[in-house]
Amino acid sequence: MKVFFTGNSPYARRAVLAARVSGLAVDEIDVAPLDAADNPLKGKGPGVKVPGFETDTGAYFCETLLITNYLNEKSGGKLFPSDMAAADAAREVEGIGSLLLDSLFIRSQQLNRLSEDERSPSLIAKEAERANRCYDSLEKALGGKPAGLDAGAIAVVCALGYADWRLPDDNWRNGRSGLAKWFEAMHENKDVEATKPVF
Ligand SMILES: N[C@@H](CCC(=O)N[C@@H](CS)C(=O)NCC(=O)O)C(=O)O
Repeated sequence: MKVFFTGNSPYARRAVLAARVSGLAVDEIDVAPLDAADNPLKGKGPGVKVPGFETDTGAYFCETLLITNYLNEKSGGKLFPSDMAAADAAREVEGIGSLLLDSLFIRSQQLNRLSEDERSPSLIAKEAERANRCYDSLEKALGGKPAGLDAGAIAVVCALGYADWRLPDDNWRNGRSGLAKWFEAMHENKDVEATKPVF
């Protein structure tokens, strides 16, 4: 199996961490820059996005959640706790982490890629509110909790790492000391530390 990633992509980071936690033999292939004429992803599917994933049967697909679910299934459930209630709670957290990342990504594209006259202030405001609701929910869900590495924790650590890089003015730690401590403790894991965005 192969997972295709580029340096600071938070989506790809989720797939890479999921592959490592799964314990499966997955080659990690850096395909930056995506817009290179000879980028290997161009021959694999219409998306040319990271993460991408190739199975041992030669199938190729993208979409982070699809990839992490595939790795969970293939590994016999290594990405979720074995207790059903704990696994459901991890999925709840994974959902919030996913939507936080999507929301941050939209806002970052608006603020970091578009000129001022191309931006949508109402979209930016709506996504900022959504992100704040996510930060608050995560403070409740993860504050004071141990820093285990399941699919939910992976989604959150990648989203918050992306916020630090792209939207530092969110100051998501303010008033959320439990989440801040949890995030710091997560970085004691060598894979979390090794894959954090460089900026
Ligand atoms: N919905 C996709 C989003 C993946 C995504 O947007 N990846 C970005 C990098 S962070 C990308 O490949 N962008 C390239 C492009 O838009 O051309 C997922 O969950 O995997």
